[in-house]
Amino acid sequence: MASVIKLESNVEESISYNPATGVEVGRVAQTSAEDVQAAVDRSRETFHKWKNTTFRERRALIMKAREVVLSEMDEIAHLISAESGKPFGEAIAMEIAPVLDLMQYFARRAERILKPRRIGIGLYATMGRYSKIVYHPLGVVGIIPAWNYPFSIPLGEAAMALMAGNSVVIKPSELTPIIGLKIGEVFAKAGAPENLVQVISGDGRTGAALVDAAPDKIMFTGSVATGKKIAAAAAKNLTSVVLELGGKDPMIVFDDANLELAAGAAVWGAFCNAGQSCSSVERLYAQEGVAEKLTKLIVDKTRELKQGTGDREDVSIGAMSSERQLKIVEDHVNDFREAGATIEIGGKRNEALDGLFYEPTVITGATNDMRPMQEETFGPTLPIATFKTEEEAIALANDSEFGLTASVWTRDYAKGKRVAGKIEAGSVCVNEVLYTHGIGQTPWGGFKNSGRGRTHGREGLMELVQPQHIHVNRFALLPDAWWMPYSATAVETFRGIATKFASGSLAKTTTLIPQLWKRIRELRKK
Ligand code: TXE
Repeated sequence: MASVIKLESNVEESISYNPATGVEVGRVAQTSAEDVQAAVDRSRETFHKWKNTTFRERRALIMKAREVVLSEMDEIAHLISAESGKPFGEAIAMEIAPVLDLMQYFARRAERILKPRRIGIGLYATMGRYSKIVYHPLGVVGIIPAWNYPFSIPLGEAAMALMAGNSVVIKPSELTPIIGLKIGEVFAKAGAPENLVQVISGDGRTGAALVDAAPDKIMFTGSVATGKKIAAAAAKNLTSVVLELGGKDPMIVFDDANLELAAGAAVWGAFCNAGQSCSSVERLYAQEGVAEKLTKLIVDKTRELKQGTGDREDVSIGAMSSERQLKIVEDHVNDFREAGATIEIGGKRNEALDGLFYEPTVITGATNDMRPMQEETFGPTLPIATFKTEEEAIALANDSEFGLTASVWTRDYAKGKRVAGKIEAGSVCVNEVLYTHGIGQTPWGGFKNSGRGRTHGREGLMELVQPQHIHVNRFALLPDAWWMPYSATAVETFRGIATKFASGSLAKTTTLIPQLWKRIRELRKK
């Protein structure tokens, strides 16, 4: 929940509320487009100093920021809980712990990942040449996150960008501006140079102003529709973008799976963060022989879950982040009902609570032709469909515009890996679910409409640098055979290069040596 009020003629202030209680969490002024441009300009100035720091200096800053987060862990978790509605224990488990792990990993590893490296250049090496790849930072990285993981996603991306030598401007979601400001405070307390990490505030207009201010990279997390707008706007300045968009992630449970475990995973995968994770289980496909038993286990486990305000330790399911999001869930559940699916448990707002609470909902009889099996729900719903064969399960899972994550449950690991390889998704787990965003070492991103580019892992760090190829000819005594002027001898040599040298075979290339000498002698006479 957030509302915008006019302060003065041209300054707007946004009020952030706790979605579980309606109590105000804080207020922020919307950063104007001019101030966004000024922030990006300041950021670029700071970048020119920061890019010259050593990895040791960058590591010291990130490790100090980690210490600040650790020392304020409970306070930060309560703030995340207050602004997003999630249980504060979940804020520790799903935001603070993973981002602390990611920060230590990149603080220690970035130098090794970005070390200049020699690469093999095949037969060119026989001509005395070698190639080295050096990684340069990009400049200003603009981070535009969503509200569902308002702390860990922008903080993790900022830490990676800084380790790569960039400066950062963060535009938090308008639903979670205060936690966004907290990230700026963490870096300030860690002693970050002025303007190295700046946090600006506001809604989509501020986000659009950040894109227009021509940073050198945009890291975006949010909806497909906004991702497309950002990609289009960024194209004007040729700013490259990483888009982490939504998902409709399938979970496939084969009849040989450990059903007790699969049921627990389905409940957590569908309902943690009130279902507002891009990698939430949004579709469960159960093999026909076990569907009934699995559904019963899931419904029994769902019945045990407590829903309430995020400050209570025994609460598993908190509030949804906004009325708008809750309405999408209501709309999807109604659609399921009308299409003939059965609501096994839940299916309505939690009337016993005042805030934005939707009961965890298990639905059976779902089929892929129902609209909410195709659109992202982003709420605490778990629709269950059935399948007969492995091929059918793969086809059902792939029948989606999205492809972020998926999971396969079976005791037959060969089958698990075989099916995983056929699923069109950026991450596929066998006998695990949802949590791989928490493994900072591995790339994160989607196939199809789930995104472009990667965050996390080596691949994610590579998004934040530009590779430079340095090519050296150590025997710079002779002209190259392909230089000008051309002649009949030249063309004959080029034929030889195409048929022999370009075959990659040293033996074939050796037979070309007389022709090469002929050509080089010709060039030297000119
Ligand atoms: O996202 P938006 P919303 C999905 C989920 C949800 C839907 C809408 O299905 O129902 O997206 O959520 C900023 N230029 N996901 O409205 O609009 C905006 O201020 C630049 C999936 O929250 O995409 C915010 O900071 N920035 C997802 C951020 O973009 C703009 C997580 C996200 O807002 C902008 C959240 C513009 N033109 C929702 N317009 C996931 N991948 O996990 C808005 N913004």
